[in-house]
Amino acid sequence: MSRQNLSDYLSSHAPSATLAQLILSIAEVSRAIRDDLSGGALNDILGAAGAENVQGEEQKKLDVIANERIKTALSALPSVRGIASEEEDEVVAAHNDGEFLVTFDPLDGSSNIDINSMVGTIFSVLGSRGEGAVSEAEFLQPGRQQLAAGYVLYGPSVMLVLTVGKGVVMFTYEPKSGEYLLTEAEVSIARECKEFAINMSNQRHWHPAMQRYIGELLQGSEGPRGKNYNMRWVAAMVADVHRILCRGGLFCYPWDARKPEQAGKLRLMYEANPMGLLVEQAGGKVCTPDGNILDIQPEHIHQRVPVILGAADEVTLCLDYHQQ
Ligand code: AFP
Repeated sequence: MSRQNLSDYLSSHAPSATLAQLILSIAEVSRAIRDDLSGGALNDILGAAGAENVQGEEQKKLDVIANERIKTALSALPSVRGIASEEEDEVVAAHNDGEFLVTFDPLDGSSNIDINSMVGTIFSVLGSRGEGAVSEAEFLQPGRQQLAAGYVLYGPSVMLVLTVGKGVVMFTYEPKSGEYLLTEAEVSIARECKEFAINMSNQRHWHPAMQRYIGELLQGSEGPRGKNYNMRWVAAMVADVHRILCRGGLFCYPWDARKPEQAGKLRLMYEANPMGLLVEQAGGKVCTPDGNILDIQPEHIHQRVPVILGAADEVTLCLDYHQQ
């Protein structure tokens, strides 16, 4: 069976040739990151890089390598005006007359690298409105204004999952040809679910409403929900959301009382927004307890948010607990 490759898909679905080129460039660089990952310890890419990023988190060697690879590839494109990365303190200028701003998490779930488990590259593309050198203010657009969003999942197979604003598609990397081939043309998340993903070890630190909601899920068929739920946690948002796009479910990373001043753990501009657009385009919902994530007006590029996303009915119910 012949399958459409990423380039052909983009020439008929991307709103512009420059956006198609940008996504192809991310696909190209993901091949190199895949090669870095597949050698593991043989490539000397495991362990810490010996520095912290702007959020005070330890950088893994491959966080740094992947960041450099993506930064170099995107900065070479004349259409890119600027980039913002989890691993860069400030926005990075590219071409003053470029039309796109790209935010990315070069290697989401990087604590999984050392245990040979799933990680991914998440990206989001915004339009540029500025003149002269790029500024952080230009990046501060609500997620709904994203022109494209997606991720590359480095798992048993490598997959590129994408929205260019209408529906969600999945491509699988074929090592023999070096191509990404279309393997799912219409990703859709069922409204109801029986599976949830949350770091349960933090339960006692959540808002009481979240504790009650998850507590009632855990009571299963004997509790108010009247059905049993399964739980999964990969500790890489990219992999947990991929599972939800494949077989449904709910994903939450709530606010935590240990750092009350911090809204959540996950980053709005290169985690929650791109994943949120994918989930919404697949028929799911994406919120904080206060409303739709894609409507948040960002205040800075490394902003954090609490995240509730996935099966539409389950997300709505979770919000109901917070509003009671
Ligand atoms: P790392 O990239 O530092 O491993 O963090 C991954 C992440 O931001 C997100 O991808 C996961 O959902 C979440 O953190 C996992 O957090 P826990 O450490 O609480 O499991």
